[in-house]
Amino acid sequence: MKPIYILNGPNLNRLGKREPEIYGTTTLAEVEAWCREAAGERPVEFRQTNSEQQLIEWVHEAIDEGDGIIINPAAFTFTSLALLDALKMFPGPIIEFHISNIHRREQIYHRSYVSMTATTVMAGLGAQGYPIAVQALESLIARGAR
Ligand code: CA2
Repeated sequence: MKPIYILNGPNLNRLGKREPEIYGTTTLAEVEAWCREAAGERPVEFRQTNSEQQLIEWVHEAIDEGDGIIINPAAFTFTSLALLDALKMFPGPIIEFHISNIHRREQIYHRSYVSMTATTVMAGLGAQGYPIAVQALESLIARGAR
């Protein structure tokens, strides 16, 4: 069984430490623990970076090593054609995940490049949505979704 990759973009290392009214008080370490529990036997590569290059390199790694991707690209969602191009190469299911409902926010958060290749988009469930995304990804993998 190959791992799932749960990739988090810029500033999400600060989760639980600022803007709790939007993002809640849960830390990324707590999210990781929930995801590992939800994944059961499935190996999990849970990562966060503030670097666009690093995020793209992890997508390349997932192309070679992974069965599925959950990605919260944070601000790169709305800016990075390079990330979109990398994700397009992934043969399995991709869940684009946002803690907040990006469509209820300012206009600049409405146009996601990543949605152009994501299998599924999840937004607005809070940090508690991450383990739900893990369960959903397992089901997408089982049915061979892309
Ligand atoms: O809701 C999400 O998960 C976002 O991807 C978070 C991004 C934002 O640019 C997207 O529109 C929606 C920003 C994350 C900023 O990082 C923070 C981390 C902890 C607390 C506050 C902000």
